[in-house]
Amino acid sequence: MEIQLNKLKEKILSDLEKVTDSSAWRDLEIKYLGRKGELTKILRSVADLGEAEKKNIGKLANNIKTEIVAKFAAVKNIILEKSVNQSFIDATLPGQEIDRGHLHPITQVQNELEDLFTSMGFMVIGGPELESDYYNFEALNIPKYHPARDMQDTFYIDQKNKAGEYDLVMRCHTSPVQIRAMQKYGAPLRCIAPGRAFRSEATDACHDHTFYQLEGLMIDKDISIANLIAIIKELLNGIFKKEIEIRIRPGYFPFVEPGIELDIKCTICNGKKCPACKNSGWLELLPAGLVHPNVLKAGGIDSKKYSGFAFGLGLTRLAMMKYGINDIRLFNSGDLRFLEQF
Ligand code: FA5
Repeated sequence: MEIQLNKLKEKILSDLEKVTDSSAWRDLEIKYLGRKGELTKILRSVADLGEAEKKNIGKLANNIKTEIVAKFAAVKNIILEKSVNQSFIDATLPGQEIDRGHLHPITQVQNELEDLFTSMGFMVIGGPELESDYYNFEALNIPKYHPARDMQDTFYIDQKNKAGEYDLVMRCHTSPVQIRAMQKYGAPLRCIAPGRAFRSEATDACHDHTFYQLEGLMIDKDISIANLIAIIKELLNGIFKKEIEIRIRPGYFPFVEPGIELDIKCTICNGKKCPACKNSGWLELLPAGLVHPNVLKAGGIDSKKYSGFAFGLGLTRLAMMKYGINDIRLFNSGDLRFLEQF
């Protein structure tokens, strides 16, 4: 048994020399010192020896066990020290960057415009996206069955009122806010109403089914087209920070008289014609005009005392031109590769 004990001791010590991590160390501990471990078994069998042998072998066995246990402890310390050194944290290293979100490019342009207009004394207001037929059309001088309703492909809500008519629509423009503002605040009045509009469009590079407009309305005594053009120039200079070529042509909208269309030279192709400007070199950006007397009346304002201008800026298209984006559908795509560029 003496030989057996010494052989086992040599084997354990040589195995321990090779141990480099705590899981291998733990395996060895179980193998030799565990309840059914090899050394434990031999130590247990000492009890079966004769008295004389028990004394000598017992002493030797205990010495070997003490030596082995100490060696196990020493090896464990070395392993622990090594792992502490490996997991050292260098507090002087730069931290890990945390991804932060940012405002959508349309919101950024909207915020810029809100700042610009509030600096000129305009209020910023909102209105419902689900509108009544009255505010979306009738109060804007577009009676039922009037052909001007065909100018936009409107989403009607599949729900009839008590008279059996479909009278709810997803607003096809921000113009209904004109009436709501006049009814609420009266004259004189200066306000803008940014927000979404919806149309059942066949989408292309410059048309989407959901897009942003920014309605502008100014009502006071002796307001003329000259006031309108001055404000629009201010707006374009503020957004583009450079002179932008514009053209003004007559435009028909039942809620203004006279009506104009203001186009800007396409900033994507610089007027050379591309899909973003429907190959015309110009982009229809801002229809406007002097508020029709019937509209003032619907808003509760005396058209003999007051006049006003209104415009309906295509906010999404303005963002396209500002950032040089050649397809409007990218804005609502949710594609982070696009959005992260702003
Ligand atoms: C209107 O919506 C009128 N309510 C504007 C108005 C207001 C006129 C006040 C007079 C007085 P229009 O349908 O042209 O007009 O749209 C206005 C602008 O919205 C367009 O010039 C264009 O820039 C933008 N727009 C229109 N349809 C779309 C679309 N499908 N996708 C993206 N932008 C659009």
